[in-house]
Amino acid sequence: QGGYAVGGKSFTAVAINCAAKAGEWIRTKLGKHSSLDIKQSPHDLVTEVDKGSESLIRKLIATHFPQHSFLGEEGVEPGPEASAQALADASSAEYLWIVDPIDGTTNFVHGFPFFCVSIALAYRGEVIVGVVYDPIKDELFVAEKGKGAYVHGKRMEVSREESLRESLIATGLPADHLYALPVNLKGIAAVAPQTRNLRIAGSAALHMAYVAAGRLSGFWEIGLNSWDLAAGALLIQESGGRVTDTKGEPYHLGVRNVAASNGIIHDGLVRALAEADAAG
Ligand code: 2AM
Ligand code: CA
Ligand code: CA
Ligand code: CA
Repeated sequence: QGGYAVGGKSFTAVAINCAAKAGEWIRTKLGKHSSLDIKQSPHDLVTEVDKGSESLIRKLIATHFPQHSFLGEEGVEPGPEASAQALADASSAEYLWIVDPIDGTTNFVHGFPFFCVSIALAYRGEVIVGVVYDPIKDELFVAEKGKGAYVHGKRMEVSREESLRESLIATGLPADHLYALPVNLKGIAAVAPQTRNLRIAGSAALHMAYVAAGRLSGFWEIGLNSWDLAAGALLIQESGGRVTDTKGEPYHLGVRNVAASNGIIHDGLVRALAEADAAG
């Protein structure tokens, strides 16, 4: 247990400040971004706002905690190999900030109002602070390890649905259309008919925050990265929910295929994915 502050500075306060500052700036740029670059495919976008948000967060963290390490999406070459390598390189750090400067860039680019800033702090590989901020709804989700999770100061609890049949579940459509998309389409075909309904809104981190807040009963997605999941996983765990990989193995920072839920429906969701050969 590393504690939540050094030298009187609260890790959580800095994380919140970073997410709020970046989110406010992103909000002013909605519909006004000037650059749009394609990373590896037309499904994989980045704007100057992604890069500006990451650099704002990185600088703010460095002024408070110059000795801490930093892993942000826009500092890593695209593709799963480079992401896994960057996480492995960073994992020896005592304190590691894991940042997605805009989760839901495609939505941001199109003006579809569902995206967020995701900031997590790991101490020796274990996430101890997670913050997700939705600048459109001005919703701030905050979790501290062992201390619960809150949305705008109100304690969060996962939902209580007891079966997939009563559950609203979310997933994602992976950008990797060669491998991950066909796998997940099998999962969707298997899971959707078993649920009340399915949502695919385009931000893994915000979907995870919604599971924590009890607005979704579960979420799964294939082919994600540490920065998509680190903050959201702690939000869910601290709200009484469960986070594993899509095969039901425990969540850790290297997990790419995630299953998250209120806990009660978890085994049913994982089983449905396994039966459809859709766990990735
Ligand atoms: P992003 O907006 O930060 O890129 C949507 O299904 C989810 O997938 C989002 O969380 C999105 O994060 C992520 N995503 C988008 N493109 C991706 C890619 N090429 N590889 C992995 N994840 C991606
Ligand atoms: Ca991206
Ligand atoms: Ca992301
Ligand atoms: Ca991103």
